[in-house]
Amino acid sequence: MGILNVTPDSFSDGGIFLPTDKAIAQGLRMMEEGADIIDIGGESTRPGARPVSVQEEIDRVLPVLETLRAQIPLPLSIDTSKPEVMRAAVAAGAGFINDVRALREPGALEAAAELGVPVCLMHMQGKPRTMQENPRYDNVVADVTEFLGKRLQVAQTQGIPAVRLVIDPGFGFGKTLEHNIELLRGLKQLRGLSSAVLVGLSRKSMIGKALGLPVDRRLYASVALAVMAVQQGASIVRVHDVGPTVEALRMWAAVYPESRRE
Ligand code: 9MG
Repeated sequence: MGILNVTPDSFSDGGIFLPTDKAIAQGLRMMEEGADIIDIGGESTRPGARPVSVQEEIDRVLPVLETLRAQIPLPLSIDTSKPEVMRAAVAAGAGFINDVRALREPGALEAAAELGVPVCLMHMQGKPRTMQENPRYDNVVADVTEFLGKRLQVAQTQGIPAVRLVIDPGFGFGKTLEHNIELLRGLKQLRGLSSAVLVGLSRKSMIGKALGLPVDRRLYASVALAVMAVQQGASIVRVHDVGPTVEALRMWAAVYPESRRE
């Protein structure tokens, strides 16, 4: 899953793809580099990012979605928690909803159920503005697994079939470096919930904390983490650097062909 942030303030590429023509070019590039899905987002979730209105978010993502829909055959994902944005994006051709709030915003569950597209439910402790202020867990793997299990149940009760649900432990969303490492080591436990697992580790601050690297020097560690996550059972990796990640994962699949997933 290639990341296409149409925002002025995302943590690693804020502003770069805000002009629609730049976003389209990046979408095409990610397809050429081997992305299977492109995830388009119009509101940053980094701590301290400015919240945007429904209209502003729609105005950012819709032109990109519509143009890419006409130009590329890949599924397009909308990265949003707002039901109005979900509806507008799916009407414009999005075929996947990526919700970092796991359909907890008012109206989001109902919208996702009506829209009939696959949905990613992500774990986050707290809210983006403050989530990194002293996050705490009894047992991070067990707590995240329990949360995702409950959200899967709620979504299914609302009428979203299990086959349309994907889960994500939410690396960096209300987690310390130690929590993120424990989660990656314990990722296989999430497979017990019987849903496909998506992970986002690309360029995240856990790399900065572990290796002391600024955001523009986190490529190699991001690729390494993507491979580790797939080895641990992830089916979808959300990344900025599609080409290098695809190459590394193709090599992994050549070594472990029996583990290859659809
Ligand atoms: C939007 N976004 C930022 N980080 C993410 C992550 O780790 N997972 C998902 N699903 N979305 C994310």
